[in-house]
Amino acid sequence: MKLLQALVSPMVLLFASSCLAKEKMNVLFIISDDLTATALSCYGNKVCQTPNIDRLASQGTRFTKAYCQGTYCGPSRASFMSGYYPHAIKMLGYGSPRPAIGDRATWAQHFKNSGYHTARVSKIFHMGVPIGIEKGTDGADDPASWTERFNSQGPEWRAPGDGETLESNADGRKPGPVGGNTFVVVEADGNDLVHSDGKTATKAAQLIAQRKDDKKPFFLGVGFVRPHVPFVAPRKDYKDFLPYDKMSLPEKVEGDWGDIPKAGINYKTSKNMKMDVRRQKKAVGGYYASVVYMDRMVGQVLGALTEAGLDDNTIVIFTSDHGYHLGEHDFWAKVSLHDESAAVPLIIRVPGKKPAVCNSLVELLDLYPSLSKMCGLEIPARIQGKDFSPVFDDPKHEVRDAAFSVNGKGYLLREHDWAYIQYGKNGKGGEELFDMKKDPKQYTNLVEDPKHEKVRNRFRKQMEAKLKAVRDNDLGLKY
Ligand SMILES: [Ca+2]
Repeated sequence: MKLLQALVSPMVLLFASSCLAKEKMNVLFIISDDLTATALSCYGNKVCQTPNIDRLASQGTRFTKAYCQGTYCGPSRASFMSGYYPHAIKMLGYGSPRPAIGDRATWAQHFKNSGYHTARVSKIFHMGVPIGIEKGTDGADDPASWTERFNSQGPEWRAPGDGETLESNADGRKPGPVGGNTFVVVEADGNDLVHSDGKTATKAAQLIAQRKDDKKPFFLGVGFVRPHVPFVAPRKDYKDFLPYDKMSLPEKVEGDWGDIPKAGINYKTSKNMKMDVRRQKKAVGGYYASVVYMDRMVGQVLGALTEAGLDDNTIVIFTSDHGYHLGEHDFWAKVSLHDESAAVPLIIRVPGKKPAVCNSLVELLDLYPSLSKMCGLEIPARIQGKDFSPVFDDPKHEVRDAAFSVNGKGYLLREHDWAYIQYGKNGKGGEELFDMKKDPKQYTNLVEDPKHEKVRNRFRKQMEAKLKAVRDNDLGLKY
């Protein structure tokens, strides 16, 4: 009897532990770069069609009020990967959160420490686009977060094809595309694999196939660099947007900048980029073509997951690091604290949960605790996000009263009905207040309106309290 017990117990244990390992959900985290939700057809765009992301949205939960914590790449990525607000870790630049967090685990590292195989393909932590992608280097990546990692080198603006520089090129003296963080469109020759995102999709699909029979669950981060500039995509992805003069631009309102504080005028505008209407329309068409290409690559990765039979035990997340202006207020690109750049697309498909639309305010910072909870991992008490996992059983569940975002010049508090922005210390650089129900496109700044004094004063107090809470959380972080 004793001999039998001695034999059976280890077998039972072995069986139990392998079952346990298999019970953990895999995580497939797909992040696009500089993608505004409004460019996706599942978020209402009628011109730019994104069938693959739409399909994921129809199977999962689509969040309509998700916000990034930093409105440009570096701070946003350092924030959701570390679990801290950008200025809590003093990361308003383009570095790694590692010096601030010391040996504390990042989101991916927490999964690695909990027995997951963690892999990164391309840009998850910050990487310079296009320069870092041209070189195929690691950027501000965090090696401790990953079991294995892969970069996807690409030609970017040097891709063969028909290219034009739209920005600061009014006299047309730049005959072709130029490098750097510049508005450039290239209708590229060749197939998907010419570019970084094509290589990323192929590598991600390979990794999924490799993980299929592994006992360990996986956390796979897949970073696409489009639609970040340069707008480069295979020629076929431009077909719905040609000729470019059929593209429509957001309404231009006379005197629109009159009530925006100087600090709120975005770093890229139609004026300082010297883009006339022809160039503006081409910028929108080029951006959309990049989105269409990225969507096809998302489809390849999701197809590989289905083919490997892993749909039933993999949570899939699709998002972007921040939003993007496509001519609203004559602003372009990111950084502003208006909804165009602070809001992000967020779609999460959880096996066994019903498709839904969730209107609760959520932050990208909430990914770390929420996914930890859903995968049965402990939520580190020190991190600053909130667990939003209850929304998958009850999409009406409200996670937060307000979302919070920063851009290095100012701070945003976004409630369901109001957006309040404060620039400089105690708002010395100006403030903005918008009634988001009546004025969703944020044309009328109400901060000086006596009728809204009460709301403004409430927000001033709330902002002071939020800033204090974010910094005084006894984080013990190294500054
Ligand atoms: Ca970005």
